[in-house]
Amino acid sequence: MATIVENELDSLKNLKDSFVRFMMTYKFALEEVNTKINILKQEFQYADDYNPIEHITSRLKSPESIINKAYRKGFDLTLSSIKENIRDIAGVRITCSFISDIYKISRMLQNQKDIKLIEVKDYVKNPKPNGYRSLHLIIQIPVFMSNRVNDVYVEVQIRTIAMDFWSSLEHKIYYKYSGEIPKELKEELTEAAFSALKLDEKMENIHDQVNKIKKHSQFEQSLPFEGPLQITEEILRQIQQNKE
Ligand code: 0O2
Repeated sequence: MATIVENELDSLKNLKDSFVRFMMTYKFALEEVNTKINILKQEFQYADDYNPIEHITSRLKSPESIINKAYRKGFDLTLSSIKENIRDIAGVRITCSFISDIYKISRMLQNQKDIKLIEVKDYVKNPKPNGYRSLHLIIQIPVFMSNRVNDVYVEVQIRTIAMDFWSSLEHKIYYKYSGEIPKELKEELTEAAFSALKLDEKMENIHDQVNKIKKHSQFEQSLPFEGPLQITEEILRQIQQNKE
């Protein structure tokens, strides 16, 4: 009898160890991705004098939500099945100011040699029916352990501040009503999603105009000579036209 209990305890202890090791690889993957994004952030600031990354958060899915999701989706409750099928155990969320920044950051990440892009869900171009917008990337990165290399899935969500504001509120409301949001509230949320979209479009437009003005004034400042010898943009254009 004592040996049966001891065996059971041993196997529970082994299972716990495997699960802790399993979760650790996701923690390391998160640390790697966070470091990559922080490097990008600092480099953007240094090279472009403009940093599109406003904010980064990351989270590990709790063991309970992992099991619930695997159960809900009908996957085997084994570590290998969970590893292959639940691809958002490690999640990173990047917020930025403008829609164009979303794609800029996404390209930067995809250009990194050790990042393998597995899947893209573009809810910015194709919003969900409730108005949810965000770019989701499932990436895979190698995590170097003492005796092996693990390729780990990480979900990266990239969205604007307006999209983030909306989805945080929607998420809270969704949980408060356990997924059964009252009709009027649902309609208001859809309206708010539309307002967030309009705000994003307006901000993008202003951003474009400011960029054009900035480029123009940088160009003018780069023109040589002052006073009577000054080469104006108009003179350069005339020279260019004559050349063509
Ligand atoms: P948490 O707490 O953020 O981790 P699933 O929707 O999970 O069954 P899949 O394919 O993983 O299946 O979903 P998808 O579309 O990639 O979305 C996963 C995550 O995106 C969610 O994670 C949310 O973070 C976010 N998301 C997706 N749709 C919505 C939405 O309508 N509203 C809000 N606020 N967030 C959304 P989790 O695990 O649900 O939550």
